Amino acid sequence: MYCYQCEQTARGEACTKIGVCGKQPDVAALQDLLVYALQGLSLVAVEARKVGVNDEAVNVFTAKAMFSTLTNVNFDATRFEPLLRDCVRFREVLKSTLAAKGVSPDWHEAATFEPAPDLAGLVAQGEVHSIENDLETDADIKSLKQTVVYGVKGVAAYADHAEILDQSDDAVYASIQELLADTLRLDMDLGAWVQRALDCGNANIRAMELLDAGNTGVYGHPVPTEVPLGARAGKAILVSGHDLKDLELLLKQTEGTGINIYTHGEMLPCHGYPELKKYGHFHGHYGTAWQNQLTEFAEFPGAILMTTNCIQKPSEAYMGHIFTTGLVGWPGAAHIADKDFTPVIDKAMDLPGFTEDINAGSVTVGFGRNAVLNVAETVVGAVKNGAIRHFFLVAGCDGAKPGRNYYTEFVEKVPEDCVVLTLACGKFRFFDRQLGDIGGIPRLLDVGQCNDAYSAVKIALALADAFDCGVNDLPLSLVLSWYEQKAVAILLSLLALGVKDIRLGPSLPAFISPNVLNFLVENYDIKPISSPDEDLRAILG
Ligand code: FSO
Ligand code: SF4
Repeated sequence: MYCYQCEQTARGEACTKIGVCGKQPDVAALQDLLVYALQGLSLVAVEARKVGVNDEAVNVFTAKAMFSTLTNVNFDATRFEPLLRDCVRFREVLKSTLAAKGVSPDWHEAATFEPAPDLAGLVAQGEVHSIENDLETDADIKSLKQTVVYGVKGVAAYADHAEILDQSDDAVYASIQELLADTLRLDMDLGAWVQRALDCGNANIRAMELLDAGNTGVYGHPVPTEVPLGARAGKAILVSGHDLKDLELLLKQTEGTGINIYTHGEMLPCHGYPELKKYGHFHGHYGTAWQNQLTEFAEFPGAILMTTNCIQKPSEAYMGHIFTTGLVGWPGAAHIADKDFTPVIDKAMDLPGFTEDINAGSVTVGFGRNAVLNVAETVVGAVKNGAIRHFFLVAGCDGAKPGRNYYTEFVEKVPEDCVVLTLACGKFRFFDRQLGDIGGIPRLLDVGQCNDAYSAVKIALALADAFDCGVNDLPLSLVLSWYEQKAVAILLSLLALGVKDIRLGPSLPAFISPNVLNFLVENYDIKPISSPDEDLRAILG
């Protein structure tokens, strides 16, 4: 195997024996084969679009299948076999439709290969399509090509989340397919690949916009909401991942059972949505970010439901209590495909639950674009009269590396006349800090999940509008942490928007070649994080 798609890749280079995330070589090979098969399907879909053939089922499938290869989503080899067979079936149906219209080009091998009849054969086929065997010889083009593949995984994740809430735009699917089809080409120069990376960023902005419309359209705009961090005596279910609809279904199915529902990790911001917070048994938040699940899940006295990434290898202590749904999977963990969560509810009933009320304080969530922009005048006034000196968007993913303490320290050291906006699971490094307020404006504003990055972009654009300047001229600095491929897509979106001077950590992507990095530094002034003191000095002077 050879995988370097996420931040925790082995030695900062690549996972070659087993994934640091727990991904086994067979799953890595199946994921490589699925990406290859999706490149082939996309090639056919692009040709089909040219003659007016466009299959919604193919589009939705492409996004789901790409999403399932994202870090920490699906570790179950058996789940990849049907995806591979469906992919080839879709491809062949599209090809027949095209042939009937007289379109039968000399297809690339990605659009013609026959999948092996069994899982072992598929694994062997996947090994051939490892990144190491890529025919591209130019290191910088290979770097940008992989950046596009990973960016597309992020776009696919957002498109899938949006589609679940009935929001889709054919332009996003068309971009996903064009970009994937292009990754098979060997005739594009560096400039063309830079453009593809920016195209991917633009497609991601639209996908995030759709997801924002889905989340706020179905569940209302988040409102500032105090979320207890303790517990209420009684049976309990913990929901992790990012999927709001799964949470809603579970809340409906547990109504009247006496079970209390708790969020974990990236589900915390769900407490701010009016159509979710209305449930009396949607109690509070338990634990911190994904990489702490081994300890936190083992201590949770109820059932656990993983709706999306980031799942880790469940320990013996809770293997029998954890359930997966949607695209997420772990071999041996019970999977609920039909959204009937009865087994989760039954398990919660069997487990002790919390035996007493626990008071552990609270945090406030719900500062999405609507809530922040409702007080835009006050915010702008506070900047103009000098009460607010600077905004920091300290956002992105969390992870296990000690270098991520930078973000905790950074936020603790931000001067008192500055405001911190945050989103995604990286916030658990500081989410419970009491930073007070500036004239009623909280100094720590939780914008939401990584899936709500669009909300932060809208806030920045609205502020730029109010100050009649560009985003790069705002008193705003972006201090980002990345981990997986949704973060890659968001980064490409920021570059596509022309945002400069981003600080990125805890380490730079292994798939970025030195020349591509130089290009980013020269054109976007992107820089690695250094130390909180040094970076704050450089930003604030
Ligand atoms: Fe975190 Fe995981 Fe939301 Fe990522 S839970 S790391 S960017 O997959 O999705 O922020
Ligand atoms: Fe390694 Fe990350 Fe790939 Fe897992 S997803 S195998 S940790 S690079």
